[in-house]
Order: sequence, then structure tokens, then C-alpha cells
Amino acid sequence: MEQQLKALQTEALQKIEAADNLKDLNDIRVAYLGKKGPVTEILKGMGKLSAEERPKMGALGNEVRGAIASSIEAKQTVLEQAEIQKQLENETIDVTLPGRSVKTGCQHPLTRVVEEIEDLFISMGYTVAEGPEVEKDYYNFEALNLPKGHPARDMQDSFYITEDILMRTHTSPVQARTMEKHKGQGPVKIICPGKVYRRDNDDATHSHQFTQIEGLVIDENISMGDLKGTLEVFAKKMFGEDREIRLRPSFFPFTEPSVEVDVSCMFCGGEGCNICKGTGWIEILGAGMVHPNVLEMAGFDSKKYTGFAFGMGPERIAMLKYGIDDIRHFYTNDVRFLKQFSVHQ
Ligand code: FA5
Repeated sequence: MEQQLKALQTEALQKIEAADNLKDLNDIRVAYLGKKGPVTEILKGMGKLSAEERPKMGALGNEVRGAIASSIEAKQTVLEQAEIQKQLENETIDVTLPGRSVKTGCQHPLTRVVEEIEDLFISMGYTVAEGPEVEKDYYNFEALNLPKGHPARDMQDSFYITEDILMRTHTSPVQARTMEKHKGQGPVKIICPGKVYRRDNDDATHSHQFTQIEGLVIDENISMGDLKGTLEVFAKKMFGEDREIRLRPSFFPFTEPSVEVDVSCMFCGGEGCNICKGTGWIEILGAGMVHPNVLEMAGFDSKKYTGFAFGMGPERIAMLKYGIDDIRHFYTNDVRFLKQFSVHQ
């Protein structure tokens, strides 16, 4: 029995030594130290021993169990340490590796120009007004001195939804709505940025959906001089301090007199080039003094109040500012185009 117990101890210690993971070690613990393990089995034969031998064998049995248990415990510590070490090695961060750069987006060039124009007018005391893109014929045309059947409606081919509702063809209906809200009381000083829709054929300078920014000022004693001064500040701010503007007579049913506003060519400085078609001037917007009929329809006394209004296409402004040759670049979202306007290239 003594030999059996010692052989068992040797065998168990060898297996413990060979175990290279905690699961195998636990299996050895269950196999050798469990209630029905071999030490217990061997000690069952103690009944056949003399009274003298029995306590000796009992003590030896405990000794073998103790040796196996402490060997398992020691090995467990070693294996646990190894496991922690392995985990630490796997989680090691190499701080010398180059970082991964985060790709940031950038503001769309059109948004940038719209916000720049907004900021300029806000700094001159204007507030920003908005209106619906699906608009009533009344605000888009009638309240702007364009009754049904007026030939000037052909200037803006429209997408009609019903006979009285259409996609707005310009941002001027926001003028009409704002004036109506003011109930004949000045002053009014707003700009209205927003999307507009026209049945124009798409080409390098036209789109069926584009952006406009409208400006409207109504107060006592507002004159054409105020309009010209305001637009001069705008042109210099957008295109450079050397720029000049000129007004050419034009026609809009909602303004009288009406003008087209040109800026001196920013590409040739006014000398004449292929962009300004040799004239030295580039058209940037339409404007005029608010027609008395429009003031009266919105409830303003046209003898007391006068006003000016203007409307521009920020796509065309951005094209001139950044030398963009096709309006469709704004809408196709080609990353190669957009990336050129990133501040973190
Ligand atoms: C108007 O829409 C008037 N409502 C502007 C106005 C407001 C005049 C207040 C007087 C007082 P016009 O149709 O010219 O005007 O358009 C204004 C600007 O929109 C043009 O100068 C141009 O820059 C831009 N625009 C017009 N049609 C298109 C188009 N199809 N695609 C891109 N931009 C366009």
C-alpha cells in the first residue's frame, strides 16, 4: 500500500508538471483529489492492515494528498501568472506606430457662400426670413404685381402642383409674406435664402433647382442710393475691395425702376476677357425699388414708405468667386470637387 501511494504521488506530480493550462490542471485536481479519487480507493484496503500499520498508512495517505494539493496550488499560480502575462502582451499598444488620420468632411462650397452672404447682411442689421418652397400662386406672382395671365410670368417657367399651388420660382414670395405680416408698419429689413425651382434646361449656368437670396428693405425715405450703396458693400466684400458695380435698366413687375447689377470683372479687372465676354462687367443680380402696387397690396402706404429689393443666385456668385465652370458641380457631390473647399486638406 505504501508503494501504491508513493507511485500515485509520483504519477500525479508528473502530470501536474506536464500540465500547461488551467483546465488540464483542474482536471488533474478532480481526478486525484476528488472524493472517489485513487487515494481514497487505495486507503479503502486499510481494513486488512494491522492496528499498528493502519495509522501510518492513514498519515501517508494524507501526506500524499497534501503533496498533490500543494503541487497543484503552486502550478496554478505559475499558470495564472503566465496567462496574465500573455494577456498583457496581446494588449500591448505600440505607441511608436503612426496614427490613423480621421477623414473629416467639409462645408459645401454653396453653403459656405450662402452663410458668408447671410453674415454680411446680418452685420448690416438684416434679419433672416424663410418661407415655403411649395408656394401659393398668390405670393409667388399675384402679390408681386403679376396677376394671372400677365406675360411676365413667362420669365419664370414654373412647376405647378395645382392651379393655385406651385414650386416657388424665386425667393420674392418671402418678401410678400413678410410685408403682409408687418401689417403696413415699417421698417422691414430682411434677407431670404432658399431653394427655388424653374422649368429651365440644365446646362453649365442653369439648373431646374437652384438657390436664391432675396433682400428687402422698407422704411421711410429709402432711395435708389441706399440700394446702390448696399450692393457696393456686398460686391466689394464678396469679390474684393477693387470691385465696382454698375446698374443697368431692366424690368421686374414687382420693382419700379428695375435694374440688373453688374460687378467689374474679377478675372481681368475690367479690361475685358473671355469670361466677361470682353465687356469688363459681369451680371450678378436683379434689383429695384419696390413697386407701389406691391407695397399697397401688402397694406403699406406707398406715400409714406418706399423700399428696395434685390435677388441673387448664390451658385453664380460662388462660381465667380471660386472660378467654378459648371453649376452642376454643386449638385453631383463629386468628392474630388468638394475636397477642394476643405480647410483640412
Ligand atoms: C428673380 O428671380 C427676381 N425675383 C430677382 C429680384 C428680386 C429682382 C427682387 C428684383 C427685386 P431672376 O430671374 O433674374 O430674378 O433671377 C435672379 C438670379 O437667380 C439670377 O441673377 C441668377 O443668378 C439666378 N438664376 C436664375 N435662373 C437660374 C437658373 N436656372 N439656374 C441657376 N441660377 C439661376
